[in-house]
Amino acid sequence: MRSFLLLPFTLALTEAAQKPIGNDWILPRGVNPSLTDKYRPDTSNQFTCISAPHQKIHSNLVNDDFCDCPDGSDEPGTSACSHLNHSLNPLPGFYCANKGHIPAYIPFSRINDGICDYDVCCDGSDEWMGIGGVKCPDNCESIGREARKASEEARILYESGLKNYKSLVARAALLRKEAEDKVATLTGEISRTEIEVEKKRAELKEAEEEEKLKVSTDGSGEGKHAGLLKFARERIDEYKETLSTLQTQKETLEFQLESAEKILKTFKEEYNPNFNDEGVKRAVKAWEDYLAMKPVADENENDFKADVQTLTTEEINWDEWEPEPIPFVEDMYAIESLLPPFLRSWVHAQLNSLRDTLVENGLLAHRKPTTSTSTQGSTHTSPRIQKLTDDLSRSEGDLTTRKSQLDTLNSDLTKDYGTNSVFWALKDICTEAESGEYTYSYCHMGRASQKNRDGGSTHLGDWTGFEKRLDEEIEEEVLVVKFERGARCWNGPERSAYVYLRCGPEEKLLSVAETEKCVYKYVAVSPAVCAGEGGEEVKTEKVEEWGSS
Ligand code: MAN
Repeated sequence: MRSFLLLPFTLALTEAAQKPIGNDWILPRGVNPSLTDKYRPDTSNQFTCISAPHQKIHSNLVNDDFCDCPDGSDEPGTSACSHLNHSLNPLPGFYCANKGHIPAYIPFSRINDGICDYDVCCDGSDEWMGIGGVKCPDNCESIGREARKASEEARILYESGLKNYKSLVARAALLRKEAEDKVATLTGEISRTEIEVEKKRAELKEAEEEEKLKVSTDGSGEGKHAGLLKFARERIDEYKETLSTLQTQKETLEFQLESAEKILKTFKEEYNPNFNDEGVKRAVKAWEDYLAMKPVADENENDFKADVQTLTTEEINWDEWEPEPIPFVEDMYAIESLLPPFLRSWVHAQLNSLRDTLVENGLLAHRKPTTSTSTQGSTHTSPRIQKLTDDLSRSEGDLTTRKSQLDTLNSDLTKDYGTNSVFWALKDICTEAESGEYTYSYCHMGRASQKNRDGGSTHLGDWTGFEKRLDEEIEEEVLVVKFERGARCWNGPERSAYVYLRCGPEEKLLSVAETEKCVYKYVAVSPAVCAGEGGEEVKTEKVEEWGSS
């Protein structure tokens, strides 16, 4: 049990100013006037502990710097019950009236601690005992004025942010509508182009079929003309080869004969007729007979040689001898185009069957590819086929382009652009600021980067989406834009950057900190977050210049 004698003198004195004088009762220190009824003494001049109504104490014991009530409600103006679990005490703290500004509660532990807590109690009422001679004069007038000014500035910023937010939402809606319209247009165009491509493919196929039906012109066919042409060509090639061989043999023999004649001529000139050698005499006689019988040199020998040369080397232009297409085959196919569509395929089938019969009987060449390979190895495509092929590949190209545009749009339409798709309107908008030795930047829906003074850039991550996180600095949950899977840190993780967004009238990067190795915390303002989930309003961040604070 405590003794009243132990009450500090100063406390007793100061409290005396708060206690009833005669029948005039005044609200105990630190109590919110809204709780007046709870603190007014009853007829027996007693106070009832707020959360423990069975416990009553004499009203003189309220604010006597001793904790009587189990919930601490008897000490609204001292720190005597500050040790109690906060959840037990029905009072949120010491009530500072802060006249001229905004009333506030300060934790009981900060009452009479010798520090003027003007951030909460601008009236200095928390230091009513003047511990250590501390004096905390009431500054609410000037603090209130400043706060109202700041709040007015914040309101203006917020309103401007909200206005810009609304413009962004309107623009995002427009972009979405444009994308949806484009999807509808592209889908129609794609269907039409698909039909066009199919049609062009069919046209090309048909044209190729028709080209194949033409009489073979490369000599390898089996039509009678073509067969004869092939036969002639092969024979002439053989004769040329044989003639060439014979010419070579002739030249060899002529050389050998000339050599033998030279020997015999020398023999006749140099033998000794006085040696009555019968064998030698016979040989000389035979040589003379041979010379007498030998025909005189042929004057046309050189012409003959030239002829052989021409025959063996001359190139015959076989193309001149190629057969012309059989006109009636072409004409028959041309008839098709004059027929009504339902008859066309039947007639086409009949013509094909006729063509097969002609081929079997050697009257028409086998089908040959539209792109023919000449004897020199070069390829030839008919101009008509070339045009159809070009047309088709142009249409196929259009189709591919449109399909890829459609894929991009569909991916845009399914992306999470935040509430009301507001970030769509900011897509590719970039913001940067210097911090330390680097310039940091990020682009909405794009990439975050870190540039050094030499201009080298490090990839900090690509946009991966949003999440809510606590911004410890302002003790609020804010929207965070995530940039992940950046360049790998030496001996560490892939870099990532998280942009903590606060409401502001314009895009602005306020600060960047590398909170852990290769993880970067950006703090930025943007109108995109000036309305919370579902569009409710949020507080505005006062935009400060980089580095000031
Ligand atoms: C670079 C920068 C730094 C980072 C180191 C890690 O210097 O990206 O931010 O901490 O690499 O090695």
